[in-house]
Amino acid sequence: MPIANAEIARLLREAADLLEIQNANPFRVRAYRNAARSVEDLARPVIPDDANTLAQLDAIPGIGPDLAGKILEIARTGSLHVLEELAKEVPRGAAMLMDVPGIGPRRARALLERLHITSLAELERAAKERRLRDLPEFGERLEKKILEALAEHRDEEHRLLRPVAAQYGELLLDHLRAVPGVTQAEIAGSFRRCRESIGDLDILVACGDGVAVVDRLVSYPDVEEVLAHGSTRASVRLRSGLQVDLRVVAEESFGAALHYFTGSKAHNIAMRKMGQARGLKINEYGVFRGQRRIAGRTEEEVFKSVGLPLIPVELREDRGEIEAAREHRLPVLVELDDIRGDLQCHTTDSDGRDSLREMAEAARELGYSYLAVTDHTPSIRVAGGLDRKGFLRQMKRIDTLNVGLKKMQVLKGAEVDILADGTLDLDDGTLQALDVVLVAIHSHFDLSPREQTRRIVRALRHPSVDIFAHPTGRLIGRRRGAEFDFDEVVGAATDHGVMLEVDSQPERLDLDDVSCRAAIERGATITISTDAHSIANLRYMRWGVEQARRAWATAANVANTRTLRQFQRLLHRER
Ligand code: DGT
Ligand code: CA
Ligand code: CA
Ligand code: ZN
Repeated sequence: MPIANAEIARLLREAADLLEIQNANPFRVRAYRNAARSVEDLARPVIPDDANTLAQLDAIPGIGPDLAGKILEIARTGSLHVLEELAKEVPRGAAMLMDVPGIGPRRARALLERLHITSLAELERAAKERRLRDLPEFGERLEKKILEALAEHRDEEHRLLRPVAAQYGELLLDHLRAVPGVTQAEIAGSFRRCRESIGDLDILVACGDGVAVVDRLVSYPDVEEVLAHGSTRASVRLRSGLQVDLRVVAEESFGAALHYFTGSKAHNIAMRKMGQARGLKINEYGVFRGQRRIAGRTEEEVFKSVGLPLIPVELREDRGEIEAAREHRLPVLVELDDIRGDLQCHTTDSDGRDSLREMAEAARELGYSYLAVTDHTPSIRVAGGLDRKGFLRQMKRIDTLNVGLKKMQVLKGAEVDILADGTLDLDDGTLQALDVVLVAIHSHFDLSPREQTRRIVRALRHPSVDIFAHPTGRLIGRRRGAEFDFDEVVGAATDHGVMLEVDSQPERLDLDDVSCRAAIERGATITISTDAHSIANLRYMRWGVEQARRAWATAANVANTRTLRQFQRLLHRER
């Protein structure tokens, strides 16, 4: 029974955090973090009982022989001996302290050693009692910032990013599908609606024998605690803290239950009202006229009973989808298969893990006909950004590479940093020579909204700029994005023919669904890019497409559904 790669990554990261608090060798800490990143990006779960697994893990970039052994240990046993040893010296809760913005290993150590703080609750109490400000590593300003961060943190408590939840959920579904008599099993809830983060997993199973399915869940090795359990339902908490709610229903109710537990709650309420207007009762068991069930086996039946076509799951937020369905104007949403190229990625020339050639070949494998290589510019020092000379050299290498690539073209690009005053971190000549220019903000997130707007608009007005990448710069659960006048920025983008990106990195998904929809309604063209920093990341496209679907995007709204020729016509080079 494999374990989710996300679970392996979680334990490796926890070990890295504890090592770091203990002031361990930074290389050792980095080795754990790199291994965590590599393992969570694997396409398939690590198979614990295969004789070749160790060698295969060792061969993965970012994973050495030592960490390969540790990964296998977690895959086999669900736990990591070193981590348990570490936890004897540093309480595991201390690792959580480093999730708070402003707290790194040095400050976590100070909290631990001098105030004996080992949990977020204790940290909050100490901050409220003004005990942090007297520590030399802290001070009054940081104490205030920490309190604010903790308040924000609470709102997003324990929400998991969708791709992480997917790894846990898919293994769990496989586990439950093995019960004899199970005909269908799905994850419903916010997960099915493709929300960027998930509070808990709602699993729905059709089976005549509810007890067998409930027992199977309760005995799942990754279950830490059983919260409730009956003959057709159960709630458990996994070791990662993720809660799973299970309901087992009869086959003839599966569609109604799937609709109900997919939600959203607001969508359900609106649907129920529509039913009432027709004298129907809609609930998780079916659609009823009086005592008689008139629908419920499939979701299509449920929608049909109130005169509607099937509404795509991503739209079910009560944001106008029911009206649109009634008036036969539901959008035909963009699909992963519509995507013909990727418009943001990084190589070893800046902060990527794989080379230009490796990235290009991987993109060709995915069936793309173009890939824009968009390494960073010099001001992003940690990313080893390229300067003018660096880009000129890379452009020559791209020319050579393109000669040999069949049916795929690498576009010469850059992700150009927008400086604090709105000017660009690359000279005009180089910008002109590139095929496609992305601009993005990576610092000065705290400018006033007026200054931020002015800064961004100035950048978008530069005649060489094609795409505004990850526009707000948010990191889900970690950093709120820059604040600016969204309408004005979208207006500037459409005026100057600049496209707006949906960055598919699970932590970014930026633009988010609501802003992306607003941008599209205002006439903006969007791009969906992976911002890949490795070959594995090129598969992130799926998450961006889902976010765009939640924004009601059709293929026509998305620039990289176009052929290379059509796409090039959108670029400023052709003018
Ligand atoms: P989450 O877990 O916070 O990411 O969000 P959801 O949407 O998965 O919410 P959850 O897990 O509380 O409930 C799953 C679904 O069950 C929800 O999307 C709609 C349905 N549901 C839950 N509570 C109610 C309710 O009081 N009324 C109605 N009509 N539906 C409900
Ligand atoms: Ca849920
Ligand atoms: Ca739930
Ligand atoms: Zn960036």
